[in-house]
Amino acid sequence: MRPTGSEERRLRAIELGLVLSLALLVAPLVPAAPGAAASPALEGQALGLFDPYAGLWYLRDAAGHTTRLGPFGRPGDVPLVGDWDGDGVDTLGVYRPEEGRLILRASGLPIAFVYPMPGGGLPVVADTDGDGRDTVSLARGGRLYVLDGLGRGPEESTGPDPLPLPLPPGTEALVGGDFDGDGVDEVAAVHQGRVEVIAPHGGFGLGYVGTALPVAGDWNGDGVAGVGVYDPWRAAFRLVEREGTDAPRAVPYGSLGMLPVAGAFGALPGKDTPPPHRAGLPAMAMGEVGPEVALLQQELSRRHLYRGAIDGEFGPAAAYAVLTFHKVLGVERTWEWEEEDSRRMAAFILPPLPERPEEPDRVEVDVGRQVLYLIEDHEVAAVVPVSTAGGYLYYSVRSGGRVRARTPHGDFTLTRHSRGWSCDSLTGWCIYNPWNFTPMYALHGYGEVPAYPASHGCVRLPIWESDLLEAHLLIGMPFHVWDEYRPRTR
Ligand SMILES: [Ca+2]
Ligand SMILES: [Ca+2]
Ligand SMILES: [Ca+2]
Repeated sequence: MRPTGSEERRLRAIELGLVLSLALLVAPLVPAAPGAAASPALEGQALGLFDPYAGLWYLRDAAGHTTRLGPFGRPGDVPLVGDWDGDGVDTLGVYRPEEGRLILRASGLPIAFVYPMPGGGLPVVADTDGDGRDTVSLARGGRLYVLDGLGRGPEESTGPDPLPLPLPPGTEALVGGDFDGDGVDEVAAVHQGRVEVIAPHGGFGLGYVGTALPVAGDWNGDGVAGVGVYDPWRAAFRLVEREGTDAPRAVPYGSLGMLPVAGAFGALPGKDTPPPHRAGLPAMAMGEVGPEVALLQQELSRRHLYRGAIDGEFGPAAAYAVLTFHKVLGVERTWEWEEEDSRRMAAFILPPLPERPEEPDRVEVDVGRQVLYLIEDHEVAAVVPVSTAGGYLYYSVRSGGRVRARTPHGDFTLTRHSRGWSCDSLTGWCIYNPWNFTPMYALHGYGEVPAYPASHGCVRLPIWESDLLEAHLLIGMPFHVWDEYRPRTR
């Protein structure tokens, strides 16, 4: 790995002046000389955790010793680890989705290389062309764009542009690695807890990780990558060394809120204190403030239950998110985060929803659980607390008699909408941002949204949720109301 003269000057300039300024430097990392023997003695796979709040990285080597790196990265960053320059040693990187940036480090020096990259995507590190250098591919809009160059679009790659690969619906995470041992990395998608290698002509399954955060690595040194997970609620890594043969090896490490990485980092000093270790979150209620509330908000947001700010303040939106979590689980509908909720969250998956391949964007109202699912591009984008009809008898001014409060069930579309408050001149009732799904009944914001069915027939949701949904609903959007969905057995 000899830099050319101009690259050497450039590197020195960075070291001298721009080191910590994260200057936007759009240039390839120094490539390995052709034919140079890559990968010196590998020191084995290390596991790592990125603590986004402190910007610190904790690498745990095979002997169990910790090496701390950083500060590098911040909340919102997706931690990445790869061998960007092909010297056989993995180094750190982050993808910053809101800025559309890839920021990579090539050595222990605090030099960062910044590449533009489309924002809002899901990145994955893999040596997809088998040249010994890792690159970052990106999934957006349900498709994986395999990129063999760093920070380059397909238009700059040599040879024909690779077609984007469709990802399974509901893909939540991606991992890269040589899962079949042929020397070229594949990308695997995690969807509904299953890990599946994505290939143009059919992939293969790698197992089930549930809701834990996946990492990939060659844990047993046989040249074939396996999938491991970090379970943030139990604060432990679990590694399956060979599918179906061994019980997973649990490695307790770190705490909730840290994000896992894995890589071959070479010889690590291993002289630092491990990260604070804590499983789960303590009980919390409205009014509480602190970093643990922020972690709860972040996890509820990751499960599409919370859409408020990650500000560490347990306000009404967080309380409603906890209520929604309890509703979906089918446990007692309380507004407080309880001691046993950490254990429940570790195993939490959404109930099966009706499959409607023709309707990528839609609303599903689950009357039994009293929640609404906003589906966008076939994926659950939001789980929102609602209150539907109470089933009681009431006097209807409009019909001039006693009627039963009932929410119509079935398949509808959104047919009419008005913004803000609209009041019925006959009854004096006011509703907010109504979206009608029948001439009589609407999805609408309301001041009072209790944990139980309470309305005359409309689907109530909290005012702020109604405001957030405004940008996602459309006239003509399918709107389904059902009580309990049981998937067909195949
Ligand atoms: Ca390297
Ligand atoms: Ca490569
Ligand atoms: Ca392979």
